[in-house]
Amino acid sequence: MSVRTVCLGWHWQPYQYTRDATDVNGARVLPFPDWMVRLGRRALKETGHTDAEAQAYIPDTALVNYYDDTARLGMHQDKDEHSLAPVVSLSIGDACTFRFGNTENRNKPYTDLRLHSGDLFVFGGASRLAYHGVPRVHPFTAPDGCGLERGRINITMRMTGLTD
Ligand SMILES: O=C(O)CCC(=O)C(=O)O
Repeated sequence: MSVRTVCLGWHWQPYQYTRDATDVNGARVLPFPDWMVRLGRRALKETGHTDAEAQAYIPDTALVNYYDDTARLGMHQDKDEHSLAPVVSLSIGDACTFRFGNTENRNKPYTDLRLHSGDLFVFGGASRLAYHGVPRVHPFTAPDGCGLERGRINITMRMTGLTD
């Protein structure tokens, strides 16, 4: 993994979520913003989920990943959450090749698709625990006005299923 990550709501480190960034500086994680909850719900509605499913969706953490030109993210499952509610992913800046695989292992079958700035990707249901990763960023593909001249930011919002 060669991306740089900050978190909202809960701080993620491999295998656990905590309220404080215990492996960095011990600081309390910033709150999860309401606008992101609204965006997550809207994303579910627009990807075929019912109104009830969208209303029940209360994401409480987001991992904000920054990728420079050479950054990669290996194939992994998002499985440190106690909830299997969908993960909503939002991309900004340079496009990337996003590899979306199967739920058994990191290998084929998988599908490579290009995620562009502004793309929103939801994985839930049977795909919630699919292995996925980013083998490549495509430098200089960020559209003018997207807010990022260079590199890629990806925000994945999730429901941890945790309480304080
Ligand atoms: O950058 C992406 O599109 C995927 C991010 C991801 O897989 C993760 O944060 O777990």
